[in-house]
Amino acid sequence: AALDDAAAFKERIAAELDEGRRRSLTYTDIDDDLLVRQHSALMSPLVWDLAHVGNYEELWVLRELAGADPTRPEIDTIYDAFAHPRKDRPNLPLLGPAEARTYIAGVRGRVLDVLEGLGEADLRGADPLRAGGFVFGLVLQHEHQHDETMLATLQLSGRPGLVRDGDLPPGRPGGAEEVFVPAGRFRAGAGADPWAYDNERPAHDADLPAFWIDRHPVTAGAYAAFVEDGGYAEPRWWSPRGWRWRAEQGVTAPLFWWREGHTWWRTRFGRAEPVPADEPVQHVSWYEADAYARWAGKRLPTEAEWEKACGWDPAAGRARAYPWGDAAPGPAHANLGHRASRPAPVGAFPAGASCYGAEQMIGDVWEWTGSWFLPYPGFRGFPYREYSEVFFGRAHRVLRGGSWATHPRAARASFRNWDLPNRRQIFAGFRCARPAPKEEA
Ligand code: AVJ
Ligand code: FE
Repeated sequence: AALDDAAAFKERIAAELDEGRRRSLTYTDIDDDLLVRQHSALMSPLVWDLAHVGNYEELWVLRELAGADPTRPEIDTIYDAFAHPRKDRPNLPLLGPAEARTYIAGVRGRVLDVLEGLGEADLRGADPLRAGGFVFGLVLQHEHQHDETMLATLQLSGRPGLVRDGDLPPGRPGGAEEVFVPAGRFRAGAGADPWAYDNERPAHDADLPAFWIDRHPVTAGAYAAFVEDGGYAEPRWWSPRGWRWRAEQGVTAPLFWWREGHTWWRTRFGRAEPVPADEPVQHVSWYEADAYARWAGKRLPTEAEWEKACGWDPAAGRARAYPWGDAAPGPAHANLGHRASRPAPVGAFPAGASCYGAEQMIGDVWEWTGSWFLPYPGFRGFPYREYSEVFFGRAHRVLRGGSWATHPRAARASFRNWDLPNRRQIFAGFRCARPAPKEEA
């Protein structure tokens, strides 16, 4: 985000805030009944997400940055994600759909006033909330992330009518299945990006042995071969915890899949369709991804391996923001931002390849990695502990890259997402990796 012209910079932020809000309103432009109902114990009622993004904006822009008093102090605890687990949210005295829309529109109006009042000195200054427009990047990416969460809720709801049949480029069959990443140091984490999250910092050197990584995410067709080979009946492919989870839950295929004769079917936003074999598999848990990798004779990449294969430019000796360079994602690079309601077939984005030849690392499906969500050495929580810090530890696994539903603003080589290993409602798939044998390294 270039800062040479503060007025143009602020105008761009305002336009992006507006675009994000229109997306949130599109997803919530449905019957009140569907907005207030809880579609799954794993998710909030959609009307909670809607008011929550406005409340978050009020907290960070109006109160923290501009020092304003709360507009409705009584609602803060309702929309505090840490005060109430998702399963309890339908029982809270939530703002109704109309009230929620009025509330967030009111906050937004005042947020734009605060943005307008921001001077070039603020944007270039030392105050970390103002520098580079950080707080606006925070609330903007926050709304984008909740938009993706709302889409996951809508998929769970089975409500039809949300499928977008946007045109995605065709796949490219053939070509090498894996790409080679030679041994050596690379720089992990966010560099100069002022909108990167605390968990992407500090950037640091990491030295990795040589490895191979899949050129593409694992396809639904390849995954179906694992299922048909009896993968879900064979404990040796699973971690002990994964096997227990599989048995307890009675899981036999990815979420939303079923079989008729020799054909796998799935529902996509309430619409039944055969599973496209050349599309990256999605709606698998970390446990399933881990089991598939073992069956395939491989393992999941660590997040460092994933990031090196995605963004490292070995010739220049620097990390790129995206596999293809530092240019913002365009339609030929990646499948992001809900242009269609699905991942693109593998091979669809040759222009999005990384220096090592890995494709579709950004967009299509979030990719499970073998890593726990842990702080980088020297981590400092900012601007609040509850964004990342409270999630660090051996409970959450890291996902990388972003899905078809992820807004391009919230996807980059250094972006770290995380979730529990049993979660399948998110738009997550994976690719595999393996260490290079000695003679190749
Ligand atoms: C980074 C996607 C795990 O949705 O829980 C939203 C993002 N943080 N509101 C989540 C987030 C606060 C977060 N994830
Ligand atoms: Fe949130």
